[in-house]
Amino acid sequence: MSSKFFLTTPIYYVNDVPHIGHYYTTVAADVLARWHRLKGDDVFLLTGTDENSQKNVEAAAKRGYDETRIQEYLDEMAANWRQTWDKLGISYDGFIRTTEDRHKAGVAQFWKAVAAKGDIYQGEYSGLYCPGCEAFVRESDLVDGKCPIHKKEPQVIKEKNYFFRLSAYREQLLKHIDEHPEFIQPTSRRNEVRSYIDKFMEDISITRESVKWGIPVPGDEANVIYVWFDALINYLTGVGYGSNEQEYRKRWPAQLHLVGKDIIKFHCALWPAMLLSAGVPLPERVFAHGFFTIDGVKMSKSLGNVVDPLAVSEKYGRDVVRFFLLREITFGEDGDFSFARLEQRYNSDLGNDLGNLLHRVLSMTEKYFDGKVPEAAQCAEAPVDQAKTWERYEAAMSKLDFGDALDAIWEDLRWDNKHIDEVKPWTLAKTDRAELAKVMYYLLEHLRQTAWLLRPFVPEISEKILLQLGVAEAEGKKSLEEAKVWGGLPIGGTIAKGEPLFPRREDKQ
Ligand code: ME8
Repeated sequence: MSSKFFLTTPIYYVNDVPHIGHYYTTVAADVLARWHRLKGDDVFLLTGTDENSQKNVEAAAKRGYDETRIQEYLDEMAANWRQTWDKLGISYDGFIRTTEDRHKAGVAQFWKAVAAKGDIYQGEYSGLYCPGCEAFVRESDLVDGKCPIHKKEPQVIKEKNYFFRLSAYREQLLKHIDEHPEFIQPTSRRNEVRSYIDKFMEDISITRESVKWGIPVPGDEANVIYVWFDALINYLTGVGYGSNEQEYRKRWPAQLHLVGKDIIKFHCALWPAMLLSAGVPLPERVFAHGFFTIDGVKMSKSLGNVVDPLAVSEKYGRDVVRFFLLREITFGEDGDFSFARLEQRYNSDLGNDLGNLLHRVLSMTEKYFDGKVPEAAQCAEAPVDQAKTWERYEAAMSKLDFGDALDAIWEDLRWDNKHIDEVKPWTLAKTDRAELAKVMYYLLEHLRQTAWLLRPFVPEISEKILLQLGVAEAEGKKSLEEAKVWGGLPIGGTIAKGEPLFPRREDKQ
């Protein structure tokens, strides 16, 4: 049964170009979007740029754009982000920029709804503000007087601000979290957010008097709306809230917000409270993945170890990087991006387990069956339980356990390689042609099935496998349900063995 699947990435700050960390979230969202499209769901993947942040304004100034040219800087950067996702093949359906009129209109509408509920009041605020976090921080969170994330002393700010009655939603939020265990995932994050809401959550200031760049407060234009209050609303305005009622009604609520663990509180406390206040239904699920280091070191400009997703994809291949990111770092946990591991996985998982298998099987098909898919008695019977693999894969995908989905595929690939060594088709070629046909049919059909399993993760590799099996066009017309039926590879079809998919990297250099 097809259903709607609306998923989002965070909208990223444009104080710099995308790095591999931003790409990670975006790739994960892309894999899920492709998976749900394959299932026939009505998918909408929304991404975009968070442009009303002081960080962007500072970056513009640093690059020589004066106050009159901030929008120009933002336009250039937003185009850069969008082009990067295009070059990397990210299949987004919507791209929202928070300086667009449709966003500003939606934010104004949302503000008015919250104000009408009586949840906005004016007050004097004095506190510590970390520009890196774009958030007020508590004295008790500081380490040696500095923000533990950005390693900088926060600014002391005293302003007249508008406040959002966040604390009024404490009980409702706790109840929602308790009644909907799927709302915040993984569980460790849920516990962290729950305890924050229960013990620490206070009303927050949602305007900045001293800031000039941003969306003005409706009716009090001297104040601009706090960047997080504005940014979160992108998830609504990106699908038409405030500008296209019909589209909005069709898409909202989101099935999934994908975020990094750094911004979980904004998404699981502030955002749902804002929605409750405005009378808008809550998103179904927020999943926070972990953070990774580069070769064991935190990514930072000053260390010069920031990985450019375009450069690394050009060097290794887009799909290789996609595969590596989702295979190497357990989704939901922290991890490490290591170039040595990337080389290893390229040679072992991709080169040996998958590439060699395909090459071996196609070579033997050429040698023993003239390059034609052999007719096999009992070809409906697979030695590897394909239905079970699909079941495990689908369960893993619905839990966002990408590692397990890939493991399910790779366990079967390794089994195939072992099977070839054990049954020795080269001996069967002399002793038992019927058995040989059976073995070869199984291997070829299993590669067809594997191409389908791989499709969301590595769409180009998947297509190449189908091309080499000689069925790319025919498979392109199938639905997932049709494709999953064992025995879909037509007997007598001609294969089209090509170059090895993963030439050894040493050979390349
Ligand atoms: O926070 N490992 O934007 P941002 C894994 N504009 N993921 C990483 C990463 C790393 N080392 N570094 C970054 C913002 N990310 C706000 C969001 S949403 C309404 C507003 C990813 O440009 C991760 O998804 O700082 C993280 O949450 C996001 O980039 C932060 O991007």
